[in-house]
Amino acid sequence: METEPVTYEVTDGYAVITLNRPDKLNAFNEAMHGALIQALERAEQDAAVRALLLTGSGRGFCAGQDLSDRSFPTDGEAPDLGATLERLYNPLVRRLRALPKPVLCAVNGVAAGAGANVALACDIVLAARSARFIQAFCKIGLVPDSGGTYSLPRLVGEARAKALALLGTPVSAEQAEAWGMIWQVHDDADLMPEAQKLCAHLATQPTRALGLIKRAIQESATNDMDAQLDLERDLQREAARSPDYREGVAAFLEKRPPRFTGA
Ligand code: LHQ
Repeated sequence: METEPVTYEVTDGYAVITLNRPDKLNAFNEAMHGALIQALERAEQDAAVRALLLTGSGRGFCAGQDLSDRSFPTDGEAPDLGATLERLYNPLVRRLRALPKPVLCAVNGVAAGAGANVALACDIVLAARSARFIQAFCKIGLVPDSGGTYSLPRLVGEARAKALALLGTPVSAEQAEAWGMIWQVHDDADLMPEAQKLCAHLATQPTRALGLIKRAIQESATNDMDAQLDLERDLQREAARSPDYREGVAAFLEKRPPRFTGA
């Protein structure tokens, strides 16, 4: 029986989405792309899901494009990889960024090529101490994609971004944390418990506000200060209309923990 390329499970108010092609270090083929987009849509639409946890099964997180996929031609006529990006990878990264709920990525092992950049497109990235991030594209004559040329220089600066992309040098999880490329590194055995703890916490928080916070921070990358002040004004207006804002203030004044519903 064919195994599911992505598994989906809801627990404690958050969805766990697991890339599940461990024999290929969870490299992307068409089926995995389709299943991942479907899982993200499902999590976005389900009001009971208030955070997402993306991870990989087996010893790797994701080795990027499956270089042995038959639908990804390597001989004969030059393949149109621009079309592949337009159809599969770009919608994936856009959806992760636009999702109005926090997306945590638990990088359980190597993250290479598009796999590294999909991880970096998530909102909070944790990594196992044994994980590595590799901009592998230059090793096969390609350009970093899946948002890597956008996120890397913003996360680690132009000097490191260029060296990583031009050399394809692996970055250890510890180095990634020290550079601010990811949020935290954990011992391998602690990665999933820590990720689950954070997601369970996020799932009790004011989801609507968290979605707006995510949007504000993302838009700051291309806004000037004036535009960002305007955006904060608009998003704050929206946040203040939410029942969770009312609940947050009431709980503070009543000196009790808030009971946010995500609305
Ligand atoms: C793989 C893969 C893989 C198939 C490991 N494919 N089998 C491209 C084109 C189009 C449009 C969009 O964007 C892209 C984006 C990209 O992602 S391009 C970059 C593609 N990825 C790579 O170039 C990475 C290739 N993989 C590696 O360099 C290594 O496997 C890494 C460094 C990830 C891990 O090394 P090891 O830990 O030594 O593992 P391994 O190499 O032994 O791999 C384990 C198995 O996984 C092995 O299969 P086997 O049958 O021999 O056990 C690999 O062939 C398979 N695998 N990556 N991308």
